Amino acid sequence: MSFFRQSELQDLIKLVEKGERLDFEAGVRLLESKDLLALGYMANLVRERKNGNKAYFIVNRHINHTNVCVNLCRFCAYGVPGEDSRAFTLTLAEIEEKVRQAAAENISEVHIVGGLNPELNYDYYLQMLQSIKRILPHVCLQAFTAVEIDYFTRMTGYPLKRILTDLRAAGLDSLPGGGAEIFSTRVRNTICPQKISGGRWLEIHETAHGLGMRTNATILYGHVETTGERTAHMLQLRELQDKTRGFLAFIPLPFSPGNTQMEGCNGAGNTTGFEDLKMLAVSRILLDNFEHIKAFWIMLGLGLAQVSLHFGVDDLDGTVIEERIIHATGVRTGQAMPKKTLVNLIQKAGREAVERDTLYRALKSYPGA
Ligand code: V47
Ligand code: SF4
Repeated sequence: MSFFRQSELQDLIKLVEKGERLDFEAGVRLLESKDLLALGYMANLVRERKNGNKAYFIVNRHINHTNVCVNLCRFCAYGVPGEDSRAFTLTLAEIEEKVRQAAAENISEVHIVGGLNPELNYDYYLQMLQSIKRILPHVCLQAFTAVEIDYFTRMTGYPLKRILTDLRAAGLDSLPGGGAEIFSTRVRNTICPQKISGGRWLEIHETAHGLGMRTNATILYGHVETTGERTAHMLQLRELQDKTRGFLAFIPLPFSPGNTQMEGCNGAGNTTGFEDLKMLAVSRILLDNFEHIKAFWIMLGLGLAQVSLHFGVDDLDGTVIEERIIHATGVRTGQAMPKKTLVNLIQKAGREAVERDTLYRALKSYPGA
């Protein structure tokens, strides 16, 4: 603490040391501060209180089944209209083949996210889950963002609870955190006017939690949002988490503008490493009721993801194998990450690598030298 005697954040450091919750004004101050080491100190305190020296990763396989999407969000380079020459939709047989190939890697999770494709019917989704579970009965299926779940309700006319119950009976275990972006209506009207509201996103996760399903949450930052809107987004998540305790992890996603309608727009360039570390650290400090903060290495790059293990992060996500949504923006972080590379990165950062499943149950520990 004496090291931070001169810090403009000294009062907030004291609160975090005492384990007290920070409010909206404090959140904005943290996000606007340039005192990265003070933020790292606070975030690391919270991180080590919750997760000790452990740093998690998962052996998983991402599947993006279609890029056809009626929403065409302005920040997304992945979604295209059905008639676009880049449009693709995987058949159930193609999805099964990908799952069979991944079985050799001993995956514990299949993570599935896609566009809102009017050519697909509800049965396609139910059969997809059932056939993956037939091939790999023990994997966890983390699939379909709240945006897709809402689309299924509109596609079928069924109520939300019925959709979630059907999908769960077909094999769905958990919802990923995508589609949250920034909850503010002002921001959504600018970056994704066709997308469900922030309120609906929260309602879908609350309903899933009520049915006993655990889910993740994200924030998409570094475009047109203000620090107040980022803070309000995190505090809305914290409030829901107080109520349900259903969230597993929070994943800050830096906006990657390449090939999107927002490329070159004022104020929407690539985020910098400094800003990314700050965002991870501040989310760790503010979200005192989330057990895990995840750095998705695909977006941050391996170097920064590794450093973030000392700035609040306790999870690097996974082996992934194939990812299309972020890669559509031209990021060059690679696709598949061997397990031994993740273990090595974690150990070289002085942390204990723990291979986990979707629910953060430890499968194997790699304590290092
Ligand atoms: O919902 C789309 C985001 C999300 C861009 O739950 C973009 O464990 C940056 O949610 N720049 C999908 N981000 C990915 C996602 C995710 C990833 C890893 C783990 C988990 C988890 C969830 O990607 C979308 C959207 O928010 N996204 N376009 C872009 N240009
Ligand atoms: Fe469609 Fe999702 Fe991309 Fe929006 S972010 S265009 S909903 S795939």
